[in-house]
Amino acid sequence: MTFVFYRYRKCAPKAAQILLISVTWFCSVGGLDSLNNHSPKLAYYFGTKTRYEEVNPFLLTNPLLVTRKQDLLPNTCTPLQIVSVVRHGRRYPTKKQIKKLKKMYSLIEESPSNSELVKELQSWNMWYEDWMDGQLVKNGEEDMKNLAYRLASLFPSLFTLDKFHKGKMSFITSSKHRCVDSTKSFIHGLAHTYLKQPLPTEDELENVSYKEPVVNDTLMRFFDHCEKFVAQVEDNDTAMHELDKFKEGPEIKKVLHKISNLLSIPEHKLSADLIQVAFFTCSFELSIHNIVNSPWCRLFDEEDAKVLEYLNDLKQYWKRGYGYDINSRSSCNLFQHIFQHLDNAVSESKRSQQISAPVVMHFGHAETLLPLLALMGLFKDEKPLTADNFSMHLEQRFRSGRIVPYASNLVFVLYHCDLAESPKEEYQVQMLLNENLLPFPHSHGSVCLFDDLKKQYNHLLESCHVKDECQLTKVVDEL
Ligand SMILES: *[C@@H]1O[C@H](CO)[C@@H](O)[C@H](O)[C@H]1NC(C)=O
Ligand SMILES: *[C@@H]1O[C@H](CO)[C@@H](O)[C@H](O)[C@H]1NC(C)=O
Ligand SMILES: *[C@@H]1O[C@H](CO)[C@@H](O)[C@H](O)[C@H]1NC(C)=O
Ligand SMILES: CC(=O)N[C@H]1CO[C@H](CO)[C@@H](O)[C@@H]1O
Repeated sequence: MTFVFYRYRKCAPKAAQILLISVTWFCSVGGLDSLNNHSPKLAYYFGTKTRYEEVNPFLLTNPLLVTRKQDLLPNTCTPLQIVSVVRHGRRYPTKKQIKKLKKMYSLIEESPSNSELVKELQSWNMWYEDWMDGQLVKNGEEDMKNLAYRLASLFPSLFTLDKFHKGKMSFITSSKHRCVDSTKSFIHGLAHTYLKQPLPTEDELENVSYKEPVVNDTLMRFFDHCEKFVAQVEDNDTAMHELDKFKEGPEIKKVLHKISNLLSIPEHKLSADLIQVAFFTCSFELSIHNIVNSPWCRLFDEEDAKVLEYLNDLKQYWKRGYGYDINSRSSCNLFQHIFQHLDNAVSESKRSQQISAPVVMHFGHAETLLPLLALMGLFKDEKPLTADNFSMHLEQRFRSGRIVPYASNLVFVLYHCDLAESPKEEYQVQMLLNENLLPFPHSHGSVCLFDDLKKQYNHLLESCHVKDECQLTKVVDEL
């Protein structure tokens, strides 16, 4: 599918300043019957496989509802720019997950049990196939279209038809098809659902400039390009020792024992990984097909789900979060890239120029967002997540299902504010995570002067150079 930006030569009428509407109700576009108004209990514990609706439940009844629980800045402030990092929408399991599921499924097929649950699982249709390999699903396209509609509704003065036509919105994506497809769906939702643009006519096509999303893995998949991260974390067999310890610990053992009994599969044939894939299958059945009562879900109760959520969070913590410094340091480039955009916009505004990039959208992964959030000091717990600290789990800040569900999004909003007294103007920034105001970690406030923010993160803007950070220290240097 190709998306297009028209190029108009005539000047657009001066855009009227549109005030932000704090709560706006939109008519639902139907299909309500297929949506569940209540989430199954387990759905809150799916970690990185959590649906976006679990963090914003009102979207279950109306996916186009724009609500602001907290107010954005007052009318004297005008949004100049938004710079966002968005995780792709709901997806199919990866090839690796499908392989594990097939193994788990074959164990169930061999089970001698006559229980209702086992019979139901045995007659369950194994419909996952290798080609699906992590691709965006239909519901994931909707995630993106709806998000585009809501973000645009929140900042109508930025997402204008004029800016769209003039190609002032930029879309940068990871090369993974689920991200490229997410970007396209986002543009689709923006163009057709929000801006009400019909598909271009033959005539118009003549003068159309085609603009595909720009793929940039250095920016969106920095983790693949950071040698030190790959060597010390990704490819390091001992780096996940807390996770490995938890897999052998009493909490997982208890779940394993229970599942072994339920399915009449000998315990030694099961493992934490196989139990986890069964739990993920429960999540996929819900996120892909809206199936609430899948037999896979009936294998687990809420206590089991908490344990399996912690298993997922431990991995994210040690591989993408605060566990190792290199996890977050490898995202410096993206962080600086975001600030470069904000800086440019401030300079342009000070020179009374038009903002050249009022909307900058990046599409990536949970693995893109988590390191960036950690770099900025967000969702940091006082103590590290460890194998023997499951009991602290529910009080911990670092819960990936709350932070980076499918379609999660971090948005920086830059405002220009007119003041009655000197200085006559100033620039302020707000952050939104999943469409909720995100307090700045240093002040706990929901708004920050741009200059103060730059000072606050000066160490990252000035002294974090990915080239140096990611270089593997030579053995000679260590001696
Ligand atoms: C396309 O652009 C050319 C000049 O660039 C102009 O003469 C022509 O009228 C345009 N056609 C349409 C359909 O807008
Ligand atoms: C990706 O983005 C970075 C940062 O803006 C830029 O330096 C680099 O040239 C881009 N790479 C590609 C392939 O566009
Ligand atoms: C692998 O991780 C362990 C634990 O963090 C660390 O001690 C070790 O140095 C790492 N190995 C490499 C090759 O970086
Ligand atoms: C390593 C670590 O943080 N351990 C903590 C686990 O939780 C107990 C209390 O529940 C603390 O005493 C430990 O320090």
